[in-house]
Amino acid sequence: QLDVLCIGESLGLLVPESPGKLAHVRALRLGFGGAESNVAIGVARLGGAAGWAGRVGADGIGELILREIRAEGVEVHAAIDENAATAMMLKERPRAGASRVSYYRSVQAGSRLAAADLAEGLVERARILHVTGISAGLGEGPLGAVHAAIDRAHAAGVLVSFDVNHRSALWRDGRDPGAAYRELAARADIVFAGDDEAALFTGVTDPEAQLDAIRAMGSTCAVIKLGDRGAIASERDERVRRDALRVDVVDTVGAGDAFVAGWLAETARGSSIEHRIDTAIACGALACTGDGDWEAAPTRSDLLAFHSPSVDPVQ
Ligand code: KDG
Repeated sequence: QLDVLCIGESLGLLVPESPGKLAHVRALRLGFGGAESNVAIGVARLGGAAGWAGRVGADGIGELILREIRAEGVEVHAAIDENAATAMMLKERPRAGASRVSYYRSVQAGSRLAAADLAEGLVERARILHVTGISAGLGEGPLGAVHAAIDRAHAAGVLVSFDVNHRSALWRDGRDPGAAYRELAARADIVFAGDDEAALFTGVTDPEAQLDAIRAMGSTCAVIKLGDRGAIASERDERVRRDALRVDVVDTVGAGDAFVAGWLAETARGSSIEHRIDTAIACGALACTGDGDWEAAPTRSDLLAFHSPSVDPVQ
């Protein structure tokens, strides 16, 4: 049994060692990212049984990604594509504190994800299936694979979680992200969105109204992530709101994924909405305290140490 199965593209990540114009950068650090694998890693760190399924090329970047995700204790189900390379992203740091990402992923392996890549019995073995709008942005193929996984989840009574994760760079061909997000939200039990993302597919800007609009599409639980303003959530007749926790921010990338991991890990344990939002908020905050897309996602001991700094979690 898996608590959470995440499906989506993971990709190699190149980051300059120091700020400066990319044209003059001499050294790049190689890592990897991917919103869905970030969530799987986050769940595993919290002690949940997590799985990730996706497609990589038959190359060194693919090997690196699979090795690292496995090393985090996540069950990996990867299709290896002999005819396409693993996708990449390149981070630019023109000056300290500023960053920009370029993707090399339009014709790469992850964009060729197909329903047939998801082994029989895999989705059915999960408590929660987690997908994101990035797969919709990648094209009709990956979006179709995600919908096929949702069909299987519905048939098997598996909860469906959807995080919008809008990436504007993936929607430059005239397709309508709002329509794709509305369709996915209508098929999910739990929907996560930033307030800017929720505006895109609900048409309203007030976070409280966004919760109502998303719930009206069909989900039982809606969560609006408000970044450094915290989060609000609604489930059945309950509504909760939390402020963000104050931390020394190093890098905010991956904070939303850590938040989702916290929420889903608690959902799998049957925790109350209060407990789910508290864990999610703490995970999001801790993910900002270190560099990297997933590296700073907390373990249970990290959470304990964060809440009671005088207690050494190792003893
Ligand atoms: O959510 C963090 C992601 O931005 C990152 O890990 C890479 O999946 C990614 C994307 O599309 O930006």
